[in-house]
Amino acid sequence: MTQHDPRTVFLRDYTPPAYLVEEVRLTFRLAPHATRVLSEIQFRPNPDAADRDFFLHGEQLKLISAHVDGAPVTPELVEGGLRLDAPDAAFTFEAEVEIDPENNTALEGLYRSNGMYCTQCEAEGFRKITFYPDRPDVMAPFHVRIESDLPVLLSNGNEVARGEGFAEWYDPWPKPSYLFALVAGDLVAHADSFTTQSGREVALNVWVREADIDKCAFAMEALKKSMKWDEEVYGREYDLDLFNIVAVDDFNMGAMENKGLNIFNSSAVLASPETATDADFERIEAIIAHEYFHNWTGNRVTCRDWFQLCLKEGLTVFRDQQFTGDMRSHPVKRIDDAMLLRSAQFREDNGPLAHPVRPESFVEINNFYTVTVYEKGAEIVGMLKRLVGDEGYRKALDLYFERHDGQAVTIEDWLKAFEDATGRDLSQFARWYHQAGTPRVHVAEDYADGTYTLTLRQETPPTPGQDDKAPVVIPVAVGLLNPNGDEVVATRVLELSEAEQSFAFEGLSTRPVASILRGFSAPVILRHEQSHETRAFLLAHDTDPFNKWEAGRDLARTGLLAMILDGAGPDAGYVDALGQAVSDEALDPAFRARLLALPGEDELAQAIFETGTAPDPTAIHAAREALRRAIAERLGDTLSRLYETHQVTGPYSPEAKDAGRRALTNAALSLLTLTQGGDRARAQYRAADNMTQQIAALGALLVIGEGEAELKAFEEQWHHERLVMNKWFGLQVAAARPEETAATAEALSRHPAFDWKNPNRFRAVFGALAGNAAGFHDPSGAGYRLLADWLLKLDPLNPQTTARMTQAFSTWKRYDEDRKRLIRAELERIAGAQGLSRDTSEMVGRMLA
Ligand code: 0A1
Ligand code: ZN
Repeated sequence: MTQHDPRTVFLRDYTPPAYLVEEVRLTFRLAPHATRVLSEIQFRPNPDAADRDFFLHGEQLKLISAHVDGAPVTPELVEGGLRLDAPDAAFTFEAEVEIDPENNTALEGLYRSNGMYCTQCEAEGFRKITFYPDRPDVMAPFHVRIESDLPVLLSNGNEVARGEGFAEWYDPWPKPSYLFALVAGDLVAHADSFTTQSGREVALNVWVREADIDKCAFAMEALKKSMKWDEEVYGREYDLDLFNIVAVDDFNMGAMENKGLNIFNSSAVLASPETATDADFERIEAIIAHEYFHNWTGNRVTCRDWFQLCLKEGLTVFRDQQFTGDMRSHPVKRIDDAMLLRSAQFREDNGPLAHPVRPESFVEINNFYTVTVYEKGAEIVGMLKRLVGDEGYRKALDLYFERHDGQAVTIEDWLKAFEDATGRDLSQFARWYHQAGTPRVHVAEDYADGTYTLTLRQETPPTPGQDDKAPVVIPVAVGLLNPNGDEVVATRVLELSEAEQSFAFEGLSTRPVASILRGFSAPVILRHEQSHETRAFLLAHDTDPFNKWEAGRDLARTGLLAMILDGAGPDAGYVDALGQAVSDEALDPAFRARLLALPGEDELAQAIFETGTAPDPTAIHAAREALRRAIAERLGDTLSRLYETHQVTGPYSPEAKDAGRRALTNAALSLLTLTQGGDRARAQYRAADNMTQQIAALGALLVIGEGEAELKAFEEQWHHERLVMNKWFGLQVAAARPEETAATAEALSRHPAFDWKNPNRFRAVFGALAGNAAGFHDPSGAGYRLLADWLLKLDPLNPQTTARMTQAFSTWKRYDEDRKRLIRAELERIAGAQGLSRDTSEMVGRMLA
């Protein structure tokens, strides 16, 4: 066991709050450096509490005055807040504090972004606004008065009064402080309305700076679709007369679900055909939906404490995935989700940052907004649905909302709703929440006398602090095909709950070909020895689209590993099978685009590491590029034909059908450019009337070391559009050759438009550096050094974004001795920095442990 940081918080230490809040009144007198916040909080003793210790969180607050029931008091100011001898009865606490939004560079609490005031309170930012029991199990209605000369003054709920220099808001729905929000700025609204299923009219606004008013229509449509979808699919209606969305340029995350006032990173809301790609449109639609869906899963039913974060996030991600599937394509969405899970969550689960979906301890909760909590959390919800069926799922959700509306609850409450609604015992299933690590499922097959027997064995490798793992309940969807490609056994969900289990399928006249883990029915790694021929057969014939794609992916991975580890040449058999599949006009172009994407370099590095060899990122990159060239050469005619015949004509539309065609033609373009030069890409660049086509062409050129002129033209065209310029910055680093990647990032960091305090811009360059595996891991160590330098520079200003980006180093133990030594030195340099934030120190501490 490693030594715990003294600041560690444990789930097992949870105690109910000593006092509850009946009502809150806040007044904000906004001023850039000296905003005054007046609070009037009605407390009452919590009958369920074990003590009467009155403690209010508060950080970076200047206390001006405090009163209890109107009488002045002098609270004891302690680390992280204040204490007071409070009455053992209901009372009113008042305080006046002063805060400095202008110097709030951490973007937590009340801060300024381009002259606009905004807040970010999740998880523990409200304590930087005023003294309060800043924990999600304290819920209250909020009255808010904002005093400022700025034209637009917003808070949660409904506006109840407005006059010269002030506005007043009231949110009747009791909420935890993390859902509080305030915005004040010179903004304009793209307005619309929605009529709910019970006939209530809701005013909708997307608030932006005037220059961005032409980029709001798509988000508004996405919002209306989300509202309708939640009514139709979950029976959940919106509950206020107003729903506001605000776009802000400086934001640490994607967006935030504050009650009735969602605040969005501008990159997650603003889109026009000229400035946003198809992928941006899809992401915006999903994030709008995600934040909206939180109104029920997160806000109406919230978390008892931050260990329960997956209660709202896993479920809400699952809901937004369902929504995207319904709006676009379920198979393609499943493939995209599986790719993300494998590239980011499996990576987390396999390294020093592995943690359970519901962690047991943390130092800084902001470090637990992870792919494990979000995406693996969503997978668990998906597995529950698979196990109890669609009807059982709906019944369980109805019961969950009915029972817990207005409450702050736990994963146990969530599972209990499933148990009570469906009669199923979920005690073993609950391990998914407690146990970190990705289960491996090993497959053995036998066929005799007309009976096919599938033997599945599960094991989960140890993770930090959890050496011994128990078997989990794994829904394994299986279908059987006969040698002609006909399905002889339709998809059936096997429940693997023991360490090893066999399943028999009788009455088969020939040995079947098994298609296992269809639809990626569980977040596990399947270990299934299959011949090249079987995989090619499944790529051609599997009736399950996910496994059809998976078969191609397995072939590609096996072929790449042979190239990297054994010096083999590109696998012509794979390339031919791929050529057949992508030529199949019965298949969705978006799906075919996914077939053309090879496993990523980081995924390959992990696969090599698991064979017991230290991966060489340079060699991985070279092999992957060689295979891409081989595909382009061998399938040149096929790819040019796809490129020509799937071009989208007519005006741009971001909807799935056209986006899928562009995904396919651009996948073809990037391959063809490798072997046929840049003419086709240059022509596309010139003709492009939308960002998808423009940036794809530019990317294809940069990869072959061309595109200088286009890069310049792009900058001239877009220098005034921050979001587009983020692409310009990022693409150059992503497309750089390994040995030039660090130098490219370094040069860009000296560009006059490199505003490093803006998280989007910082991530554009340094996120791309970390994402360019061969460049980041270049043996010179220049990538490591550069990233560490900049993280050290950012940490004092913005700990949250810094800590998140240290994850670039998390796989360090995979590599050879030289690289390990170089990375360790950078991690130690960061760990040893004077005044390092709690956020970053926790992350590097875990990586070095
Ligand atoms: N709840 C938001 C994510 C979020 C979390 C933390 C933030 O700041 C520290 C901001 C946003 C979501 O899931 O969308
Ligand atoms: Zn969320």
